[in-house]
Amino acid sequence: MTVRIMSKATIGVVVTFVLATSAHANKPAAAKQSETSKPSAGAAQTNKPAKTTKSAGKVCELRINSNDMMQFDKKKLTVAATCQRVRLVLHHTGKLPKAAMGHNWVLTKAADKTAVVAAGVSAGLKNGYLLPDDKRIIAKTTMIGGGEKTTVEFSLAGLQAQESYNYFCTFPGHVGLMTGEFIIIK
Ligand SMILES: [Cu+2]
Repeated sequence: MTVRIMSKATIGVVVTFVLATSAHANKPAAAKQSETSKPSAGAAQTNKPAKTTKSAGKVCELRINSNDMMQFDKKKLTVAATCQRVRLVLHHTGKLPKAAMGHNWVLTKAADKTAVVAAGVSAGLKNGYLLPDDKRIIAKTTMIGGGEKTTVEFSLAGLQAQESYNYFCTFPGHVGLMTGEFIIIK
């Protein structure tokens, strides 16, 4: 028991160390990890151990579950301002299909939530209940059904710790229950 706890802690330290040093050392392992999460754009750039690449930033991972009861399992998601990018994993732990109990995870300023949801309802299921190219959307996942998982990765650049952000599901009728606060901690 003690041994397992210790080894977990050790892994945590190693991961932190790799994250902290990857910007300087540009280790192949770290570079590979960040490449798999996004489509490779410009092969020429990835060959260079450049200090200015967009891939060097610290990625912080968040996980949230949703279910057949029209609920997220968290009312609050918190990230440190030192995270340059956020990878959010949404899991639908229910069984109902997307057309009946679809869920997505959408991030906007709190003030934009109502308008984004209304525009999404008009856009319909074929658009994942989101207005395509809605500039108010900071990040969004695809709409998923029971048993599915989806991931979105986005930059925290331009977001402010003092601003109020909300995440929510835009499936019609879900926003009342399926919403929470997204908090950036300085
Ligand atoms: Cu939903």
